[in-house]
Amino acid sequence: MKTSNVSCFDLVTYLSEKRGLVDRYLDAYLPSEDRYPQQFSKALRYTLFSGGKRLRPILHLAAAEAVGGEIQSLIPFACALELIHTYSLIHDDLPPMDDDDYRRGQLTSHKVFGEALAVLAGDALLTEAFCLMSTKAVTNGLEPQIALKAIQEITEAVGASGMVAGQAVDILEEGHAAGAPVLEYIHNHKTGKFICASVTTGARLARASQQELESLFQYGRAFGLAFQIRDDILNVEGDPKKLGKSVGSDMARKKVTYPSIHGLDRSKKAMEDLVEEAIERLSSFDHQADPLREIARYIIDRID
Ligand code: GRG
Repeated sequence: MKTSNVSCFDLVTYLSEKRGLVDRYLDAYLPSEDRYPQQFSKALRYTLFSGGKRLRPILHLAAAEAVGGEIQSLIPFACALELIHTYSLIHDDLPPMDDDDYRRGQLTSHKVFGEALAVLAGDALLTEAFCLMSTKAVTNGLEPQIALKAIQEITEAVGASGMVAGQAVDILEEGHAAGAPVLEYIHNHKTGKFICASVTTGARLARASQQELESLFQYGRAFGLAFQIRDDILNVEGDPKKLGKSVGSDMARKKVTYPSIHGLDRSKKAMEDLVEEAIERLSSFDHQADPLREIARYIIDRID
């Protein structure tokens, strides 16, 4: 993690505090492991509590803070983002998709619980996310019209015009020597839109102005792409122990990635330029946007 540009803001403490907030809420929200059917309840919790950076919820809360909002009433929304993210990881690891045995250093859900329960755990986490956003979030005192707009934005980012479509193209294009336009489509849809919506919905729920939303959209767009490029780079030269999963799988499956099209050096440069752009997009924000600035800088050196 780069610290050269950090003044008094402590990113490590910030991330740990926000992670704690999210984890406590998720723990209370989900059925306990001893609730019938116990094997399913265990599967629901297994991947969710197997680590993970909680990046999307933290970006959501940090964006709310950047526009001067309070975050307590946004915690259900933030947690819903993590539920959606976890469902996508469980399904992505399944044999008909990436067929991965390890994630975050632990056996994947289907290796522990079997494919059927892993599919169902993912299905349930996705469904619960929308329950959280539509009920708990609104009863938390959020403006219903704004909450509804945020739910639409998240749906668009993760559904048939977003993450799922990106995943579909990723699978359909395996081994096809796809070019830059396909790569751009996959990165934008599979990763970028969800990360971007995590930022903009946090700000929207905190009553951001149109101008603030536009700047944060641009921040999220640049951040999301930089994050995915870093992911592609880690799949080439990351440390499997730190990543908690194998590397080299993209090349083995002949997947189109930033390094496969642009090479490693140009990929690193593109990522650094995008991080710089993301930070630049926050130029009209005061110190309350420091967490967003530091989270963007953190991408460049992230190792997991
Ligand atoms: C199955 C519908 C469906 C979608 C799957 C998100 C996704 C699409 C697949 C996961 C595989 C992958 C490498 C996606 C790129 C996005 C990405 C970098 C995910 C990992 O996110 P992190 O780093 O994960 O935030 P942690 O472990 O920290 O939660």
